[in-house]
Amino acid sequence: MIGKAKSPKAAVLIVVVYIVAALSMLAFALTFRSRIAIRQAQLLIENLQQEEIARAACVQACGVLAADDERVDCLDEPWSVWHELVPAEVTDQSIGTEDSPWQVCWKLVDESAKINLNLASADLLSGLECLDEAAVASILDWIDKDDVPNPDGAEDDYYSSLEPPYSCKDGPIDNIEELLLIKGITPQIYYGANLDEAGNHSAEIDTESTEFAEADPQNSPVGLRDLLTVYGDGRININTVSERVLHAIPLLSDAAVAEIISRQRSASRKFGSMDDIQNNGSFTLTDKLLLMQIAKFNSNHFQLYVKVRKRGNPFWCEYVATIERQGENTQLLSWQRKSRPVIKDITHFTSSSEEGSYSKGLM
Ligand SMILES: [Ca+2]
Ligand SMILES: [Ca+2]
Repeated sequence: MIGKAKSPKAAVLIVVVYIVAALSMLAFALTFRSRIAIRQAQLLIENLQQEEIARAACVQACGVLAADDERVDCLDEPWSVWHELVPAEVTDQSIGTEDSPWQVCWKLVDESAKINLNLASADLLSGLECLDEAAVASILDWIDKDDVPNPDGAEDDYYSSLEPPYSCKDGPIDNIEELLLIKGITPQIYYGANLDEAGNHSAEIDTESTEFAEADPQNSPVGLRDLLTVYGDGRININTVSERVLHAIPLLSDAAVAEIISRQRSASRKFGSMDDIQNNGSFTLTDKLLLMQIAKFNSNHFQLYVKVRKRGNPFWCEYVATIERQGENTQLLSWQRKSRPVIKDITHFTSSSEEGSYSKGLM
């Protein structure tokens, strides 16, 4: 009887416990979803801030280019080194100052240090060690107007058989990334990168780097994107050209390559005119004739690399732009955010993350 008297109370107690537990779980779920929503909004705002900061760095880079002596462009000029801070006067924010939560750096790379893909001969392309004859034949087929494939090349018949199918360009390449559509051009060849097992190009941006200089594009693995360009008049700036590109030039002697690289590293021996080629005792007659056909000493096109991150965050967000310079005038030809937008990686967010911290892979 005593047990029967207590049963209703026990039942009520159990119901109350269930209700309290259910309400607690509901409250926890709502709290967690609210935190996710708040963090999503924060990341969206940070994305917008990063874009604005990177644009401000671009403005500063254009200013440096406009102030540069355009008669000669070489690797020890201000545009060619990393600039870590964007002065506060560039924007109305304290970007890049000690008080700013943001860290910004940028540098420019000379596009005329590369081979113009649309104007290069088959011999010049074949000189690049990362391209075999079949890849060169396919590149030429991609650009030429006809539909007749070169030996080992590829035209519409090949591309229309792919899944999904697409057409051969049969015209000049507008964006260097088009190379990835061409038969035989693998991501490894294009990026020169250490790809992970999933095929992601990890060298796109060195997210593990804590110092921006470690991710210098000139020290990164070299791929076709570092050797070829779609900009310029086809001449190569020998004050900035890399050894890899020089070795691709048919008949250019090793001594000439060594001389050009040596003068790039000398503060007072830059090439400034054709006389510097003609009067150079290290060049053979063939070297001189070759260089007078393809060499120049300055550039009108530059690739801009901008890296932005919040202080304390180990992951950089990278932007790449192409800038054309004509005298004191500069024009932005392209602008691209290279790393994955933060907002798409919200799945990496965990409820245990502290405010302001980032999970690996967020940027
Ligand atoms: Ca210059
Ligand atoms: Ca064709």
